[in-house]
Amino acid sequence: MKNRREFIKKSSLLAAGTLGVLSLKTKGMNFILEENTGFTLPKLSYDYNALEPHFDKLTMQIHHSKHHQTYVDKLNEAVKANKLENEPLEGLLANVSKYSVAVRNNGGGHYNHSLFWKLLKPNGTGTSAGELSESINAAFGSFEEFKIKFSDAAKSRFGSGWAWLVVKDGKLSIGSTANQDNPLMDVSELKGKPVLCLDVWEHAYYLNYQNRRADYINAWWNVINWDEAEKLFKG
Ligand code: MN3
Repeated sequence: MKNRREFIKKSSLLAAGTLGVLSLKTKGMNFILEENTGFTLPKLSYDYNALEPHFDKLTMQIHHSKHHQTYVDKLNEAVKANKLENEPLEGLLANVSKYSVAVRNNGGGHYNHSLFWKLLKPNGTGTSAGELSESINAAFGSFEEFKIKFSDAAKSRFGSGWAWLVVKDGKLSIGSTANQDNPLMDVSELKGKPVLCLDVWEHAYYLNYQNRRADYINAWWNVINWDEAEKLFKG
């Protein structure tokens, strides 16, 4: 009798367990998928050679398929090691001071590069239009003044890092961060919602521009996706 009762208890537990998994799967297919696959390398909406002559094919290919992929792989390792698999990336960045250096470097690396690719476009118009354009003029005097100020931030970032245009409480500002830090991080001095970003690590330009970071920065103005920047500004 006791055995039978135990058998029933075990069976019902098993059934409950199975049901639990089934209902979780049907209720949250996307959640399960995200949890199991981890962070992934985003596909580009243009070919590696589409930004030539400004950004060359080989640099784009290595930058995206090797450098960015490595940040993704190492971020997945780091979140697994720290049992942070279910945390969204923005949440990890906002509280990054609590986590390991690997989460900071690779979480930033993944976020920054994902944004960078989205903000690039073949045959960019070179200037902004719309509401962002009006705000840029209001904040910096003119588009030319803005261009000079942003380029200076990118040129003067010592070593590896990023230049940013951010918006906070409706106010635009320009700044830069070291390594793979970004304005979403609690450790960052520059804070706000990114509108534009520029990678000034040597791996972003060395093959085509060698030590000439300024030439690479000048070239970048030709491949900015201003529609995407406008969306980020308004969103
Ligand atoms: Mn890079």
